[in-house]
Amino acid sequence: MDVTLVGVPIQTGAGRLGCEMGPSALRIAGLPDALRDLGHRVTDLGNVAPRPFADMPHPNAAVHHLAETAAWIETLSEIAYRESASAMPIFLGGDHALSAGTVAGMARRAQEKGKPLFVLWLDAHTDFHTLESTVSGNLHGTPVAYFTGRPGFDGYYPPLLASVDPTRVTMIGIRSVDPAERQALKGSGVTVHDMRMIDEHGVAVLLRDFLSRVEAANGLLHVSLDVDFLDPGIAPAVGTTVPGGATFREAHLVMEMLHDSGFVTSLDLVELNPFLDERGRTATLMADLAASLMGRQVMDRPTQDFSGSFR
Ligand code: B3U
Ligand code: MN
Ligand code: MN
Repeated sequence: MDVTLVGVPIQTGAGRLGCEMGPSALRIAGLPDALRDLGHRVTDLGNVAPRPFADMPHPNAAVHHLAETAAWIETLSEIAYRESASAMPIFLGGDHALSAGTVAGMARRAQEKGKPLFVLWLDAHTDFHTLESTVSGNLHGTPVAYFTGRPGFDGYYPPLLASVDPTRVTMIGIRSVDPAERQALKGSGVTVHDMRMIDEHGVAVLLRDFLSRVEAANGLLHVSLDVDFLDPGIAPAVGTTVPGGATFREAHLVMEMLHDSGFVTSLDLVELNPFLDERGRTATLMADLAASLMGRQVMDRPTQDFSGSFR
């Protein structure tokens, strides 16, 4: 497969500094060579930069770095759209605000292909705030609201050329939701699988159900992997650790099933803060998970279908 790596050293969406080192850490952890070893043709665009920006105040005084984040989003939307014409883009973050751009660009690509875009959001958080509702003002808490077309971004983030139907967004790993997000998610159509759902049903059942919907619709699939999807015990390098996250085995299983499906057309690896890491272990784990998604496996096995359902 043709793969394009895009380094996205954005950290303006997070509450603490360090995510700008994420792309370097993922490269140092060996991601490009791991993908080449799997037989992929890898082009690394290096680290990209946002278009120029000017100050942009917002009535919600908590919101910070709005102009710079919006500039990143616009630039990344263009890059995702352009690169996905000929390859599978993998975005090396950078904080999660970047996904407002990458998913918007993929939505445009899907629209042009006449196919629906599905999004798998692997995260402790739902990132469903608008610019008005965010309390922290950290814009990495807003991308899903933006790319599903919730109002409140007009005149701030770039106009959405194509949005993602909320019924095609599935979140897994959720265990921290603010009141305004919870309210907005009710009746939104977004599927939210919290950690309790993983505990009760197992992650494979939840994922199989989602993948069968992607298959039925012949859709494109964007995967957005936030480091804090993982339990902080195995992935400490993130500014917003939340206890009780996905285990090593659950996370690899998700990646392996995604690979087997053959549906994934773009990927974000986000929120890695190498300043908070322990001897590179989180960067290494994120690179290994990406390799699992791209085909690394222990044994050959017959391809599976998605006939199982938890309903
Ligand atoms: N919902 C909270 C916490 C948060 C969201 N995303 C991250 N943290 N990484 C907020 O700040 O919006
Ligand atoms: Mn996130
Ligand atoms: Mn998160």
